[in-house]
Amino acid sequence: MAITITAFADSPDRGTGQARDMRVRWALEELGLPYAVRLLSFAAMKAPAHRALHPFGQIPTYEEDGLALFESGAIIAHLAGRHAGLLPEEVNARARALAWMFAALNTVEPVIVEQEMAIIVEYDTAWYAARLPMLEGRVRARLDALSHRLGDGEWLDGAFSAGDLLMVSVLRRLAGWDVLEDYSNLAAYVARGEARPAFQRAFAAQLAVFRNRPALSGEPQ
Ligand code: GTB
Repeated sequence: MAITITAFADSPDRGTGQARDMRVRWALEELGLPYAVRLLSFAAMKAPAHRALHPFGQIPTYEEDGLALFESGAIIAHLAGRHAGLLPEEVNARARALAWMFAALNTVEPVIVEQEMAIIVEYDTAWYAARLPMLEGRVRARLDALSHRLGDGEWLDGAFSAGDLLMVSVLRRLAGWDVLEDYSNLAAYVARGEARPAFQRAFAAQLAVFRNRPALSGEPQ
């Protein structure tokens, strides 16, 4: 089975593994599946050839023999359903792991992204100062609840699963925000995820893309 995913040729995250190909790479590494990466410029992402794979002109996409997918969550659900290692065998435990996958993508990531977007695009608006504490409060409300549920557990529900892979990926978006340090069990949870050999291999692979890209003019080396 030949697998190809897509990623940014020049990720704005500068190799910190914040773009969503990172979570797909991590899942592939956890499952021991070899994969190729097709790197795309922003123009190529919006071109018809890529839109045939991804209707919104984004990364990541996933191709294997006879199947093309978009949406990182759907790609990981497909991989975890097809290969042993990222979802429990027992039916109820599998359903709970899926619930954590959805929780990461539907309940935790949106509030983080909303705050990120406000910081990037609304910082010079009249309403920014009033809106930011509200957005921060919404992030903290999710972290409070997640921290409470995780307690002193290693992972969210038994063994490491695709739910943890996605939740750690989502919480990593908070790196540098000084918020995770208020939740020592969540900070340790993210560190446990990042310490996994599969994470390390995936991180190194996406960092190599950034390191190997042509330098931009005037960029410090
Ligand atoms: N729901 C989709 C999924 O999970 O696959 C979302 C896909 C998505 O947002 N893709 C982004 C993209 O292609 C890259 S990951 N953007 C280009 C576009 O829409 O034109 C989002 C992302 C980008 C950059 C950083 N960063 O620099 O830190 C972090 C996250």
